[in-house]
Amino acid sequence: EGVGPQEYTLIKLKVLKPFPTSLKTLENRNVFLVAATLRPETMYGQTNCWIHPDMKYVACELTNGEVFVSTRRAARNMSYQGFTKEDGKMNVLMELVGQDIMGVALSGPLMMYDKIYTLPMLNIKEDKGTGVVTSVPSDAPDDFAALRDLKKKEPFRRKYGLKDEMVLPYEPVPIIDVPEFGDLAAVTVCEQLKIQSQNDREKLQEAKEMVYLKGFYEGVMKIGEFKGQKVQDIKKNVQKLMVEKNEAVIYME
Ligand code: A2H
Repeated sequence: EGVGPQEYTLIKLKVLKPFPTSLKTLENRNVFLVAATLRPETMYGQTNCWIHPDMKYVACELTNGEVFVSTRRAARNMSYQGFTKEDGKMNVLMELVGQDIMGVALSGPLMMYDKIYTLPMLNIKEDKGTGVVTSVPSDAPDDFAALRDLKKKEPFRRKYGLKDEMVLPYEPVPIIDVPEFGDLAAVTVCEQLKIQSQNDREKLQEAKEMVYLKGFYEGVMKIGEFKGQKVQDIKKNVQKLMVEKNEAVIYME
């Protein structure tokens, strides 16, 4: 990290009707929460989308009329990457706080669920990606720990105004086989290290170190159009597949 630009795939998660009160004036538009990921091939395993309840977001209009929701910082970066009519100029339609768009129904590319919901994650960083993170609990320990917290703790769901059906039906999806860790690598490692919650930061760091490199270099897809192929060989192909269908865009920072 810190050496040169980082390329992210922005996954376009479409806001489904009925829109929440905060987004009502945009109900006739195509509105997307755009999630920044380094692992586009894991999108088969999405179970929800993370946003930070207290962070500020903006809804910006692009040249093609679509509306993207992200942090202002990311929107500004996008405005220098050909997303907007005029270079460096954003058309901010609306300012939002994460909680305004909590529990919003979304649909997105490749995922096994018909719809997923925005849920709260408190470890989202303001200065990375778009501030919107797609959740793949099968392969990302942070995602598994945060989803399990919400499932275990009813008061936690209530605090953010979430209905049970937005959280409880969603289970990690086996999408990648990783030697020694099996097809739910993040779950296996969180259990091995006895991680209790998303606040177990040190253990989660260790879990991520165990899972990410091995998942990427040794993982084999067990689902989708690249079933049976190695993750590292098909990552770019999955990105291309989504970009060509206008389901994802490439973003640098
Ligand atoms: B990855 P890097 Cl399955 N705050 O996507 C915290 N985390 C963020 C973020 C933010 N503002 N923006 C993106 N991320 C997450 C999937 C995934 C990711 C899997 C496995 C590994 C993995 C599902 N979540 O990342 O600091 C996103 O999670 C491995 C690092 O730029 C994004 O990719 O290296 C990754 O962190 C970007 O982290």
